[in-house]
Amino acid sequence: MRRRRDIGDFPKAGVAVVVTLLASLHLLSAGAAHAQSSCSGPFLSGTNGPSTYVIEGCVWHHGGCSVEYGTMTLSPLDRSAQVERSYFCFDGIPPGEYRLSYSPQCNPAGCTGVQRVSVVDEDVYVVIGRSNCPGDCNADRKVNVQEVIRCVAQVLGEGSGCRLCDANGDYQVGVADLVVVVGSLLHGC
Ligand SMILES: [Ca+2]
Ligand SMILES: [Ca+2]
Repeated sequence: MRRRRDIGDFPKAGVAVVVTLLASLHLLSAGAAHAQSSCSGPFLSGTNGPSTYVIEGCVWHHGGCSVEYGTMTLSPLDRSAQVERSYFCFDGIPPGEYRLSYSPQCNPAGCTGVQRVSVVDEDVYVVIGRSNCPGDCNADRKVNVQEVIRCVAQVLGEGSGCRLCDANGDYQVGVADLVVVVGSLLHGC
């Protein structure tokens, strides 16, 4: 008559193999939990090196991240990535201080500024804002004194790069633009 086989019937060597397999699975899962991400095209996937990280994000466009296409540049590493349907991704980034610049800087949805990014010990997700507010050079929808000073410098021919100093959209920055920029400072965007 056949009798029911219970755990006591397994050879000790078999039990040891099972324990070893379970321990291996645990180690593998623990390793996966600590694996870092990397980019596949403009998107996040896979694994990255042990001491480098990912900067990924999207470019805001009319209330969401969905329709932007362009190029994102990462300084000072001088790397660029395609922005597809608003999303971009850089991998293999060591800890440090970086700047993101987007091209085209301006479109009907607004202008982008230079976005500062700090990588310490984990991946970083960034939303690149857009703004139509006169003088809002960093596109955070606020104008501060430093941004007004930057626009004044452009009037004096001593600076460039902030398209939103041009409040009236005539591709020049003059006193009339400064009046509007100061209005953004005093009254908000
Ligand atoms: Ca601002
Ligand atoms: Ca102007």
